[in-house]
Amino acid sequence: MSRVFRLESVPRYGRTPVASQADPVPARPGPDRQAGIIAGFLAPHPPHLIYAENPPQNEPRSTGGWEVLRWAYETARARIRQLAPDVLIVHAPHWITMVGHHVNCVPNPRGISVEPIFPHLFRYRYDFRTDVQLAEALVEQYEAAGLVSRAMRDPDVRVDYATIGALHMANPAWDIPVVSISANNNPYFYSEADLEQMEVLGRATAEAVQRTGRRAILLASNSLSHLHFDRESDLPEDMSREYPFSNEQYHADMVLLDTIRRRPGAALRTAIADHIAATEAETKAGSLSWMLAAMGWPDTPGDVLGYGTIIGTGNAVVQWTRGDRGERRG
Ligand code: 2X7
Ligand code: FE2
Repeated sequence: MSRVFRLESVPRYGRTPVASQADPVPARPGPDRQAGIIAGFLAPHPPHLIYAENPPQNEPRSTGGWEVLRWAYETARARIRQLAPDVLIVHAPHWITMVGHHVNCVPNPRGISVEPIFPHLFRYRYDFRTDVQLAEALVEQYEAAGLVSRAMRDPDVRVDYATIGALHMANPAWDIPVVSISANNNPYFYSEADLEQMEVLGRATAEAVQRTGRRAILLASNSLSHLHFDRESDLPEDMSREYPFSNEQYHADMVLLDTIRRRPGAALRTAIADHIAATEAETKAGSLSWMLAAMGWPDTPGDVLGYGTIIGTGNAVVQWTRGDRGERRG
């Protein structure tokens, strides 16, 4: 076993860059072109998923692993292509802003994203296209809703691995424009998660999407129970070493997923808070609450596409879809 909190000496970044992921994409015909939020996915980002997949953008090589979660993402990818959104909007807990909700307004973010605890698994070259018009509309709408918000315009700010992780796993072709939103991390400083701001952030997100006439899919880049082992196997993808951190954490994840599968979205307002109280949940950073609030706490249950542990943390890929009549409720 080797300790996780240690940086191995790693090869220099010498790879030939992959083809630009930011080339313009023609609008694709879709089944229903009505503007609004058409679906939302709980889209966990642990770097192990990309590492296991061996895409050309990521330097480390693996022999696979975490297949069930990756198959869940294959289903999500197919459904996203079928829905043909104009934009993917991601809220990610590792783009931490201490003051306010920031929105990435850089037209073509490019660089290398490195996972600070697992740099031996994730050193990913990204190069994607932002929907700047929508990004700026979000900042305006957040301010109008009374939130502190900023347009982030510095092209040298590195995009965090939770943003890249969810976006790559949802759409590895990177041919759909993106908007990424930071996690205003104040909740982590309180024992009780205060997710009320995410309600406001979600509603304002939905309004900006409507106002700009976009058909958007939202990605909530969150793991569930979030305690992880501080040691890993010499082969990180040794699945005989992969199991829940504790029975309590696993059980709390199952209680939440059972509610997601069987109850309308409104039941999740308290279920998410209960889950946060029972586990060290990453949803405390607000991504899942933001997404469900933006979708008006959909009155249909979520479709759990898969669950698996990653170095002991609980992770699920879940889809919520807009109601048949296409309106936002709540
Ligand atoms: O960020 C993460 C995570 N959410 C879960 C597991 C392992 C690493 O990174
Ligand atoms: Fe995380």
